Amino acid sequence: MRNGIIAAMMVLLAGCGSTAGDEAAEPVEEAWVRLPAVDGRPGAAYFTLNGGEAGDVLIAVDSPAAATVELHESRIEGEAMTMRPVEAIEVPADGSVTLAPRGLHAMLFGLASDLEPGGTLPLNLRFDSGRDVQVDARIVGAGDPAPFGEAAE
Ligand SMILES: [Cu+2]
Repeated sequence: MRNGIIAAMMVLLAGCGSTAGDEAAEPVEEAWVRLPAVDGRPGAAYFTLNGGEAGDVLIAVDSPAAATVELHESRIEGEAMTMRPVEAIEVPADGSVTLAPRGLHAMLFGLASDLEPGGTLPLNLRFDSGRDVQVDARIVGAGDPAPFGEAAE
């Protein structure tokens, strides 16, 4: 019971994070990576981008733990889930964009073989403004639930 109350309070607090006038949000938060079910297949990275006062455009992602990283968008076409590369992800001023399963993601090809659930994977995000942001994405296993966002519950 008590845990339920604490969880509810955390949700409320999280909901306040985007209120204007608060301390500036980190440009990249809640980064995580889902490992592939089969070794050698690509993994997918997800995170939330905050545009800050001016907004920005994510133009590339790379990682020392992956040979190549592409920005992708998943979409339902007919009854099949397909994905296509996207050139960039625009983050509006005072807004945010969340990459999440079934939507936008960063696809990681040629993953290092020593990645374990519970560990972290460094990501470097390059923005059109010239800014580079490094984050450590939390690694989850192929069948594990998302550690952040609505799907985390
Ligand atoms: Cu993809």
